[in-house]
Amino acid sequence: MALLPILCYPDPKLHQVARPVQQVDARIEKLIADMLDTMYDAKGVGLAATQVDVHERLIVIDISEQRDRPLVLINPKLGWTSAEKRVNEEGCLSVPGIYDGVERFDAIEVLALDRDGVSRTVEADGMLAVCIQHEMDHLLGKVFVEYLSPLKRNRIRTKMLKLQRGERD
Ligand code: K1U
Ligand code: ZN
Repeated sequence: MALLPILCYPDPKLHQVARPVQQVDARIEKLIADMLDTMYDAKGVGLAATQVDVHERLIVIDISEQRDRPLVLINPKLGWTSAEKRVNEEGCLSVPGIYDGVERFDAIEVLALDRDGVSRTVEADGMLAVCIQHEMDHLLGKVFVEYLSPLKRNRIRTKMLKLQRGERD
């Protein structure tokens, strides 16, 4: 088991655009295992490779209560999206302690490789759809606070920088 350090906002590396995974080999299998360990340890429901400073298109998710249903999406691509959108409360392991509403598609289809390198189509709604969209944004270098107003985002940025310097609020 290896726990990977998670980048914290406003680290500029969170804005790097990930490149496609070329081959699902032993290196990627180890990265998947380490990302799952890191996500479970941090009590998150998802994690994108970008957050652990690996700029390749790979995400892991587990929204199950028992934390025993990992979903691995390699080179995910959005297929169809619902006409309806909804605002959901989101959090992020890279922006600890901050939660706010973000509008996302209600339901989506995602085409991706699984951890065995096999092409899959995933249809998702509810929390799974929210989580996949949030993690796919990370791969594009986008953090959920970028959907918030500049005023809120600047406050969050200042708060995070203070936290990282060990200062109180
Ligand atoms: O990307 C990440 O940092 C993981 C993130 C995923 C996520 C949670 C909620 C909405 C969208 C995406 C988290 O796991 S944040 C921590 C968490 O477990 C959580 C926070 C809010 C609601 C539900 C779960
Ligand atoms: Zn996040």
